[in-house]
Amino acid sequence: PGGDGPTVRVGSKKFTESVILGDMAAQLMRGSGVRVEHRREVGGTQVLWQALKRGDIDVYPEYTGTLRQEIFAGRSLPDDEALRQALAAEGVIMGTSLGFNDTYAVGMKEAEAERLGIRKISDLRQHPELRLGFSNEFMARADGWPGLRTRYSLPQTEVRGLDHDLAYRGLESGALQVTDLYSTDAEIAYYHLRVLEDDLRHFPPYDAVFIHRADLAERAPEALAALGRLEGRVSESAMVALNAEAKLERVPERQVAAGFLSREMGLTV
Ligand code: PBE
Repeated sequence: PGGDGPTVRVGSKKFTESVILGDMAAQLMRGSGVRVEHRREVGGTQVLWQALKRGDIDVYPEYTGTLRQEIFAGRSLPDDEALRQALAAEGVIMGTSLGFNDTYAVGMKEAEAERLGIRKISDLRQHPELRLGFSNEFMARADGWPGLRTRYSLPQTEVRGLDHDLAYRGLESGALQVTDLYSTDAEIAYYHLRVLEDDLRHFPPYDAVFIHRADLAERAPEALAALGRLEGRVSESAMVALNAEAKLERVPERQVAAGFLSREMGLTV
């Protein structure tokens, strides 16, 4: 790519799946001939959203439920069209939808859940003594602990915030008994966790989508077209497998993304 063309800046949040998706986007767009930078693991949802609005980045992977519950918390956005309009008012477009849902969920070690007879989130009401630990962003979000506690009238008082990756070790060591999961985490199967049924339907769908600045359509239309090739191409099981490669087999995200693009789309990067 020449020195005078546009540079597209991709951002990703500070967790594995977001980085893999950011790498996929960066590699695909690079294939269209534009220069691409990937600002990896920039921070949490609010940090990425602000960076996008400021123009520090042009595009990043987000989730529909996160847009509704966190970015536009408190606003009534009954359907997809209403969400698109709210985004457009901020100069942001909801573009390529990847094809999987990565919902927050609540989980415990399978054996312990069995021993205590806990199958659904409302069963937690009978166990006020349980030690809860949630990822830092979950502790602060309306769809996270504050909303979950209210929705289910949960009585636990021993609740702490921690890094999401540490939560799995916390469950292993027994320091924690209940944590939030991301449904595409490879650790759910690896650590034999039980995903509790969300029997009061607290969590909305969190469909993975790339959101980009509206001006990207004029600046780098070919890059956007390249990104569009991912539309509907990543299933939930495929995403779990990619997360497993990165987290359990410790393959660098770049390589995980490149492997996917070559296997699924015949693309060499
Ligand atoms: N999620 C679940 C969160 C993290 C895990 C994908 C909806 C988010 O990034 O908004």
